[in-house]
Amino acid sequence: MENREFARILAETADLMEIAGEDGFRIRSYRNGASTIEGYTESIGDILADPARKVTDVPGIGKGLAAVLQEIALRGSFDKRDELLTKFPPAALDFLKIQGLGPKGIALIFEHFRITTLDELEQLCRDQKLRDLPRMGAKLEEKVLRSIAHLKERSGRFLLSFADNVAQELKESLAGLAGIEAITVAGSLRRGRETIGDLDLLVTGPNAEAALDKVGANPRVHEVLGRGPTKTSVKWGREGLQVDVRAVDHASFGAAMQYFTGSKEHNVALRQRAIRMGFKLNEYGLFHGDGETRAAGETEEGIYQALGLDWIPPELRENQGEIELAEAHALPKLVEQRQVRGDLHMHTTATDGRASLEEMAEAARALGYEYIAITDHSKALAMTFGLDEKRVVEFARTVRKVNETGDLGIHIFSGVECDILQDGEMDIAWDALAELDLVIGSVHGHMNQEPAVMTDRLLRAIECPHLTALGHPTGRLLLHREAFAFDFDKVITEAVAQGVWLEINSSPERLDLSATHVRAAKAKGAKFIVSTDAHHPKHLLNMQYGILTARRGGLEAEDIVNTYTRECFAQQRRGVKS
Ligand code: DGT
Ligand code: CA
Ligand code: CA
Ligand code: ZN
Repeated sequence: MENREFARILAETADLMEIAGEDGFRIRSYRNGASTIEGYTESIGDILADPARKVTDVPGIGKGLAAVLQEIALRGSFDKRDELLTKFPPAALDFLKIQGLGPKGIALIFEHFRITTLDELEQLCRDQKLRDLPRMGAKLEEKVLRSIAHLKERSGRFLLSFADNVAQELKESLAGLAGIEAITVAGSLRRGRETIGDLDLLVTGPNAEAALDKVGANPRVHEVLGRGPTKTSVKWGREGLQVDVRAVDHASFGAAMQYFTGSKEHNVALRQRAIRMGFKLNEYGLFHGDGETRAAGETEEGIYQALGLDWIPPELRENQGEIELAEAHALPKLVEQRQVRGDLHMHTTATDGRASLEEMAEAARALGYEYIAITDHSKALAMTFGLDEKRVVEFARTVRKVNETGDLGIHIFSGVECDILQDGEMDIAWDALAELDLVIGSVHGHMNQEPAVMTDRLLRAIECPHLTALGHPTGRLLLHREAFAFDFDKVITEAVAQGVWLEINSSPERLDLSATHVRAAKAKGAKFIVSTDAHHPKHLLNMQYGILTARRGGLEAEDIVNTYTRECFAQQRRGVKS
């Protein structure tokens, strides 16, 4: 079990206790435990499983919590949680995911209405009954309705990184099998979507069917949902990600890749084009009008070519104009990960990171980067031991010295991830920010402001002449928290006018900006940084997900400043550029 999962179960139990009106001490201990575990670099599951180790050695985990964790590892829940779940309807856990209610609001609703499901809560809002309760009103009803719609839409989806890891594990498990020519990912994962409904894999080769059996027999497979002559569907792990594996003939492999990569909308448009040109297109191939003679099918390129199109990168296959561009040979030359020369957002042990500046630098150097920026938190995030002005200035000085010696073999830019306070003021005084090479401004608190207030807050932040980039500009957490509302056009227009860059935060639970926002911002002339927000050296590898998002947004290397050489990058920064 992943640390995040342990943390989720603890935090959720704390919320249930709050709904039940229980006392604060244990609630706090579960919440603190959850945040400790979430940020802990080592796997709690591994420590629990190792008889030579004690989970109480993890700072912040006492005996009580240790017993709870042991129980969770064993059966995915624990006594206290079970007890609470008998008190409340199972949907209480879904209620907790609704924006704007919180445990107190839910307790109030349970007190006054006999409802047990999300549908019933939805009906309450439609009937305008929530507003009868204290401190609830029409606005909240609307917010809850929006949130329920969102929840229904995302339920049963998984993070891109999770599906990607499962795909890698499956591919490795099949690697030794004889008579397999290729195992490829298709579907939304190949298109790099931020969340994945199910995982689609294609296998080809004379022995492809054996791969279907091998997947079914994988110990991580929870259940085989169905097995046909050329397809198997399984549920992976306790998380229950569905995996569809299809065995495909060599001659149809390209056609199957094309079809099962999707998107559905792209396929529909492509098939219509094929029909107009006198072809038939399906997952077996591109056929001439008689339906028998194959015009293409072995490779994807062949299919697109026969249809008079350049090959379209999967990330663009959403029927958003890519077919027209492919016809005109005008597709963007999408950025590639190897073009990235540095990572500009990461944390160290100076605040809530898990590795030192030297360790982060070494990991980045090993990835072949030319430069990185260290951007620890600012003092508003007191729990992370955020930097104040004095520490900012000292840090800038330290970095200058480190660079002079050249000992690290990589250039360090001194930076900060400075909180954008409630009113748009920067958390660090301007004269201290002026000492740094790079200032990422991020919103971390008071995210529930009215859209107009949030818009003004961001505009005010942009007025600070030392702000280099807006970090995770919409604050969304995938499958967890929606983007906060603000006038996107207005803020982006101003950012572009002032030369403030926009971040594509690559951490898998953010991917913020989203591809849609990236596309809109590029149209306005925005420049981007794609960065990982790493709190540990291993997080530097998340760059791949940010790059996928950038590609889905149609970005070329030119649009992303951390593909520039160090000199070029340094000159392009706001305030430096003449
Ligand atoms: P997901 O799984 O919800 O994240 O999204 P996809 O795109 O992976 O969707 P999925 O797994 O249902 O289907 C995989 C691909 O198969 C999809 O992208 C396009 C193709 N496909 C599925 N159903 C249809 C269909 O009814 N018509 C066409 N043209 N293609 C389809
Ligand atoms: Ca899929
Ligand atoms: Ca599927
Ligand atoms: Zn950060």
